[in-house]
Amino acid sequence: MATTAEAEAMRRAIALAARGLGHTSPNPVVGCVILDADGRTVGEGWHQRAGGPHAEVHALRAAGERARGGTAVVTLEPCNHTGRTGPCTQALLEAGIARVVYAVADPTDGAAGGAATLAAAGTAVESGLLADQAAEVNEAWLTSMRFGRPFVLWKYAATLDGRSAAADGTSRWITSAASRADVHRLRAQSDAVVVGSGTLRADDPHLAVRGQGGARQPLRVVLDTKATIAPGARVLDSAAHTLVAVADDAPALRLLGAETGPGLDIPALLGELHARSVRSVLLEGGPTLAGAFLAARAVDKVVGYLAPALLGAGAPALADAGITTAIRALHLELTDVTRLGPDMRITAVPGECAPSQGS
Ligand code: AOF
Ligand code: ZN
Repeated sequence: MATTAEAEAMRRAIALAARGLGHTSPNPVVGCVILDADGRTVGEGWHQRAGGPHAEVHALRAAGERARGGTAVVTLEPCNHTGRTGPCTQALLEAGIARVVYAVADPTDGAAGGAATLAAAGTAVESGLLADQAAEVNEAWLTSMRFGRPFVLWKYAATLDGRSAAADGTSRWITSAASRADVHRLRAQSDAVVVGSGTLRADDPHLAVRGQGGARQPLRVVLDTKATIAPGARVLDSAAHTLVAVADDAPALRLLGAETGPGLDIPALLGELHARSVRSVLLEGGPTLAGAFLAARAVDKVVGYLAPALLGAGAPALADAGITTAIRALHLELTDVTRLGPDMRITAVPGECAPSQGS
């Protein structure tokens, strides 16, 4: 049984892990707290960038000799392998750690087995403490490791009557500055931002991150099957890298007709992005593309920004997702409801039928 101090330390470790969001890909976010034998915190650390020291190593360094006989509380099972850095199991043993409490097992073939190694060396090991919360902060990496495709977050902004544009096509500033700033936070945490050619033509979006200090720019991905992108499109500027996926860029995109959506093989696209080390995708627009991703069961989380405004006409947030009758509605589970300035941000995840690779 984990102690109260260990549960508190795990909450702290999860918050530390979150500091790495947007900086560690293609690696996980991980946080670690070292407690001495009396349950006092003597070291903290988090994984700060891919290829850099693991969370455990940062925390052990901070604790120094005070780690001896203590407990390491880690959000992910300590690694057992020599990759770009040495195995954390060895670092923990050498530091004299007596007990390890971790939240989530490492699902990767190479690095897993840390718990068994520690136990075999006489360390007390406990798993599963606050596993749901720890898995949530690491959802992008865990989804990628389990399914071999990036985690997909579909984000949209709409009026209370579910419209993302007015009848004349205008869509700017439906939601408030607070909501738009929050979208930049999501972008900064994503490896790639994806839009379709309809949104490209209608909005000429820039898709780079603004106003997030130290943020890394996500890869901008434009799905432009017919290669209609204008040379002067803002998405083609030098603020970030841009990938324009056109139909003959096989196998990233193939014209497969109705099978997976309008001219788009979504599993192939996601497989291609995964191969490019993209672990998280922010799906930004528009309604047709979102419908295709949902039809392919390739959406892991939905974040809707709802403005208390009404339009009554204009494009809906979501177009055809292959659902024709109410009983087939895609039901989601609400995980968060937050007020952002005058708006409401709703976060929800699909039920049991997703996520999958959609094929
Ligand atoms: C991290 N940071 O804090 C922990 C990780 O590429 P490497 O050698 O750094 O190894 C990455 C693997 O190590 C990663 O996929 C995961 O399985 C394990 N744990 N990784 O990047 C960390 N604890
Ligand atoms: Zn490690």
